[in-house]
Amino acid sequence: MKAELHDHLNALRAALPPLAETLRLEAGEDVRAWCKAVDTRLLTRFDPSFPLVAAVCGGGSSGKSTLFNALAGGRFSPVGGRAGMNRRVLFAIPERAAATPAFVAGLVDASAPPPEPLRHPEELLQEGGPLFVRTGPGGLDLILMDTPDFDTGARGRYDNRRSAQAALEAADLLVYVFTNSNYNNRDNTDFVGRMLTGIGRRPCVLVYRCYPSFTAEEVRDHAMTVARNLYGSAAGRSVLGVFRADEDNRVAAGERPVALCPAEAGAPSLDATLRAIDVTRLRRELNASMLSDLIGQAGALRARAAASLAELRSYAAALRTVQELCIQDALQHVPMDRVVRRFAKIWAATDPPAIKLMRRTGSLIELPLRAVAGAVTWVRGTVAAVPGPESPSEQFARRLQENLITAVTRLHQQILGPVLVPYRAADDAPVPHADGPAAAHPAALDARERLRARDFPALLARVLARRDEVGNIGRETDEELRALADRFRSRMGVWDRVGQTFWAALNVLPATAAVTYVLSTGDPVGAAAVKVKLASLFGLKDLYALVAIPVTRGVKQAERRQIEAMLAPIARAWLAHKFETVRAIFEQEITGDLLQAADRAAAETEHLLADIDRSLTALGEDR
Ligand SMILES: Nc1nc2c(ncn2[C@@H]2O[C@H](COP(=O)(O)OP(=O)(O)OP(=O)(O)O)[C@@H](O)[C@H]2O)c(=O)[nH]1
Ligand SMILES: [Mg+2]
Repeated sequence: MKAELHDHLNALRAALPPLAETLRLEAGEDVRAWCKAVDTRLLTRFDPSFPLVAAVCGGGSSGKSTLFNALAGGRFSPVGGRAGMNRRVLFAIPERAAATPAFVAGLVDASAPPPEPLRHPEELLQEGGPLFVRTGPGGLDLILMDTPDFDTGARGRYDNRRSAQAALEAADLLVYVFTNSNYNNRDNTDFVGRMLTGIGRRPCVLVYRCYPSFTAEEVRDHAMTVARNLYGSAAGRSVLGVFRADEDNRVAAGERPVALCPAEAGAPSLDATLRAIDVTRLRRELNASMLSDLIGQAGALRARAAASLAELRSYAAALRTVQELCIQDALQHVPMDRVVRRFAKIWAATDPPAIKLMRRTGSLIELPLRAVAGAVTWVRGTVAAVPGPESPSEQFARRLQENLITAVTRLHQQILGPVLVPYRAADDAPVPHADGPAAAHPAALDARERLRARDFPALLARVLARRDEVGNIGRETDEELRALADRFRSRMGVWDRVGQTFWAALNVLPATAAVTYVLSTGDPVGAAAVKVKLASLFGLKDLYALVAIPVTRGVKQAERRQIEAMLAPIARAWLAHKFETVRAIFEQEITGDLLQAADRAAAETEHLLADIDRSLTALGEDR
């Protein structure tokens, strides 16, 4: 095999198992068989002097060991009436091959220890790694394998199937021994068929242990059934020979070896059939068909992984979207009084000296301000009429707490549910969203289970304990408000009438303080209130921050629009900043582990897919 081919196969060999594992593709068995084929076949058995490997296989007590002993020329393997006797593999290796340690080691997985010499036949009755015996000159120049059965067992478990399968996957050719009671057993032929055609296509020899009374026609008929079940319609070229081993009590008594004769009169003997095999050609064909199957299977696995990666990405995107919507739910109420009061302070502190002086003397009050002052009086009346001891900041604290509980509960439920459905609690029904619904991805399973295992009340309490970070005006908000004040000022002249109206509004808003803003995606039509439209905040087209302040009286339509236009950036600055605060809290307390797991798996997958693509492209060109 060309060195590059070898390297590319090895690269695939290194990438496929972690790919299946990272994405939890549930392809473990396929990947294992794939790796095994590469390890024991394509990477080691390219030496043309490596003898043919033929495995004797079949159901329990079908006579495998009896045949193996006869072919190998000795009583190596234990035989007996108890089905499932052989628990491990026995190789019979011709002397010349046994002298080459690489050949012996090449019979098993690259990662497994090489077969050890058999000391006593009883060793084969215990589970364990493969053993071998050396066969003298004059015998068949092939490596023969006695294998455990693949059909004994109980309660849905096969006792020996794993070790049988491992052995058969390493063979070039199978000698399938069947009896009258199992020749038409679908489960058995399905299994052997998989071994023969699962990766590459291998030939086989059929041995029918049958009653001497069976006619040649019956034997042929039953053997045809087996062949069809193994290979489908094109069985002819893969079945190298059909032989009958007539039941004989002298064989059972150990008085003579089992005798095989061709099912068709005049056909060559088993010995001649095996000797006639052109090992180099058979192996070349087998390797070519295996390589093509392996590349095909790697490609199919790659496609599955790519589809799964796309799902993983959608899941991660939906998770982020659901989180963002929950953050919006948490921020439904904004302590606009506090924010605007803070802004007013900053504004006043940055007043030019002349304005400051005049503000102190009260000579700055002009018409718009008087009008607003009128509104203040009006509002004071309403506010006073509202019963209850709750101050605006108490009211806000309560609402924030309620909102946080809703948001955290929903986020938690969504993550642990089978499907993420992006929507805001604030909207009545889920709105169709680009990111979702998205099914939970298996790659995130462990992280989800870790979250599930956590105590929810404790988790909620940890988030609520941080609610001041959300409600308070932090340093970053302060800085943003300062920058805003500068920007406003540069836009309006010192004596700008609008500027003064704005100033007046700033002072009025806190006082009127129904004053939590409520975020809403619907335009509150006709509301007699300051209504701030925050287009495209949080990716929402129209988001309104609304506060019920009756500034309508005395304030001209144009001035009101100015106030609204100037308040928008204040609300926006606060919200944008708090959005990040809540996101940080949610990620630290709830979603971080999961998001990281999903992102890590996606990055790892991308990396592996790139490796796989390189190798597959190169292998495709090489062939
Ligand atoms: N009468 C008769 N008995 C046979 C023949 N071949 C095998 N037996 C007997 O059938 C029984 C099972 O034979 P084994 O060779 O141990 O069968 P096996 O397939 O290796 O069985 P496990 O290793 O248990 O799966 C033994 O008692 C053999 O002596 C035969 O041609 N005629
Ligand atoms: Mg046996």
